[in-house]
Amino acid sequence: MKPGLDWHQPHPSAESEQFAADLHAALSSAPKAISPKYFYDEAGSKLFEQICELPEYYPTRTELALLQTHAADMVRHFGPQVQLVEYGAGALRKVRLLLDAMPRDGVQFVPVDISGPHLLAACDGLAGDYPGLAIQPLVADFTRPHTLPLCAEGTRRVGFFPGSSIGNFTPAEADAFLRLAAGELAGGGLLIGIDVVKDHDVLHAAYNDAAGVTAAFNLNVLRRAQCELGAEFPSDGFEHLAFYNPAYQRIEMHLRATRPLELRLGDEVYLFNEGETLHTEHSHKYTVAGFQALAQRAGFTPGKVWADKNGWFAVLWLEA
Ligand code: AVJ
Repeated sequence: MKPGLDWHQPHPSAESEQFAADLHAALSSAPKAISPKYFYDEAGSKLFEQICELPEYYPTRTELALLQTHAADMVRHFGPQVQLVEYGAGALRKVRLLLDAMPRDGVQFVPVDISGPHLLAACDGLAGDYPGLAIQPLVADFTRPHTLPLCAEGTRRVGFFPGSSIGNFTPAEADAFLRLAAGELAGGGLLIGIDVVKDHDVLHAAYNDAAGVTAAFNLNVLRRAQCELGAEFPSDGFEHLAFYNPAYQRIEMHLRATRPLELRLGDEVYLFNEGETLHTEHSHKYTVAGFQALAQRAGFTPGKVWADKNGWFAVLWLEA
């Protein structure tokens, strides 16, 4: 029995079962690697919100400023009648800046998210602030085939994928997603935020903040395994590791074993050598031209680009 954790009631939801299955697979593979989606339980989502406020973490505030400054110019590309599809809707904070620049009766908003309760709560909040706005949430994994609500005659479908979330995909996964999006957005377009390749020290600092919030966010996936799945390992057995890997143009996050150790999950025991890691995330960076080429291969025609004066973050319009 782990002291302090014995009062945790196990809650074997479908999501926990998936987490357990994926964690077993992650720990059995070589090298060990798990999807970053498991960062985002309630505690992890709160930590991510704190990351967005960190002085070192420039992407969120840079993209928000671009949306604030250029929303009117961005929505000009959408057309008068729009079905606006947000992929991975989250808190629905950024889309408000677009909605504020659009005629309320010209838009049907379709936020797509895998987490139903979270999505519906966010939609309630949005509906309160935007009375009269047509909102049609879709609970789905947008990387898999899904069916969007029908688009009326004369209405263009426009995708919105902010936050550089696409950076979590490998280039092959990004290609697959962009092809799917180009298909369902045909005749409309995609407005997407990407984090741009830059000075390595700036990138490094953004994922190694002085306050240690990113470390806590990374370690949260194992804390979650402890609380939710009863995983056992030494509490000081893992440390945060984040670095820029120029060969792949990406930040990699890992949890590194501080010494040889055992991690017990269910009936299995997994061994870590000292320094061995569980790879938890990659965050790909692109040049604007590189991303446009990727999008073009997937079926889009690159259009206008909005970037901050440092060129650290870019929002791209892609015609579908
Ligand atoms: C949500 C994937 C865009 O890659 O910068 C922040 C997640 N990870 N700090 C990113 C994240 C560590 C973030 N994305």
